[in-house]
Amino acid sequence: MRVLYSLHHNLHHPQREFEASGFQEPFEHPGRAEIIRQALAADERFELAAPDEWGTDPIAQVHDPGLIAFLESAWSEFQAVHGPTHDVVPDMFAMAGLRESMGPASEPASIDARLGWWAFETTTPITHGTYEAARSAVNVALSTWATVESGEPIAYGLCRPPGHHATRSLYGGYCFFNNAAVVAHRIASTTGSKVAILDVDYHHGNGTQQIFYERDDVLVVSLHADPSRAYPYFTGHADETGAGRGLGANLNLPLPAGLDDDGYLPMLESALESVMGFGPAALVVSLGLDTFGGDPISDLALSADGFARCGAAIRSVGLPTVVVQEGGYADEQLGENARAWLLGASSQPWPS
Ligand code: OKP
Ligand code: ZN
Repeated sequence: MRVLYSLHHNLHHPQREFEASGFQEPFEHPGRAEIIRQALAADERFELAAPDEWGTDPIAQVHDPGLIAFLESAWSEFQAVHGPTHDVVPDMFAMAGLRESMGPASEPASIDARLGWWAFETTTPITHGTYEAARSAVNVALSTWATVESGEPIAYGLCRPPGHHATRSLYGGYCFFNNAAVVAHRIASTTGSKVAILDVDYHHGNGTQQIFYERDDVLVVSLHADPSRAYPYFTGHADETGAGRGLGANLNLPLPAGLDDDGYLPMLESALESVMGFGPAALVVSLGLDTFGGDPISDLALSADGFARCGAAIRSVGLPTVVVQEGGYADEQLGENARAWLLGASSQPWPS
């Protein structure tokens, strides 16, 4: 299987995350992608390749151009006012209630205010090279589709930073640009065919859901921890089914804590039935490996063997498939979990 990978992800390297009222070592760190790269590079069944440069146009088709412009200069602008700092994080958010009954606001001028205009939470610092890293992750996703478009049944984009929490106009949840959404839109708009996104990250892909919520050409199906107990809390409930033309083209399958391989697989099969019922020409998988039993920030209980079975289930539907990496924080097992999932998805034996 071809694996798209860019060294530039290393340029996004936050020092700390402000979460649960305290500072902590980042769970989302450069080592994650390096661990996966090493595990795949050591197996001759994977072939690593660098992405092409796609520019910002494909991003501007799913994101507010203002978000792209902001991320490009935010770190430097912040340095000019407050620097030197390693990480840049908002300290106020443009919550709707601030201006309730006063009409809409517009983007403010100061860097401090703009941070709270474009961000939705505090665990996603901007560092010196964040923009370049986020751009490289989009390039990886788009080059993964180019591989599939040229005839490979499936290919894997080792995207970092991840993308599925980024909405049209907001970054957060370790995500800046929504890699899966950019590539799904690109497939739909260039082929004129329907596309399905299947998000199997532990966390609900709120950004992906938001971007396609009113569209009927891109189905979004997500299996994730019930937001009544898990981040991102405000989206991901089963009654969110799309709106307008998109009504019926969004499916959430919230999961209980502790679910293991045998409990999870039937839910995945059910998600895949919905995917096939939609009649898509291609599938984009948002692959989070944070459903693993040993994940430090999650509470599901999948195993490496379960991941191989999940990959095989996805391959069995036979759609041209673009896999993009999202979460997964159990560093010790991350490489093996990725390898297991991807070997399952390429009908190859695992563990050997
Ligand atoms: C990104 B991805 C909960 C804190 C959650 C952010 C998690 C982002 C996950 N108290 N922190 O979906 O793996
Ligand atoms: Zn996640």
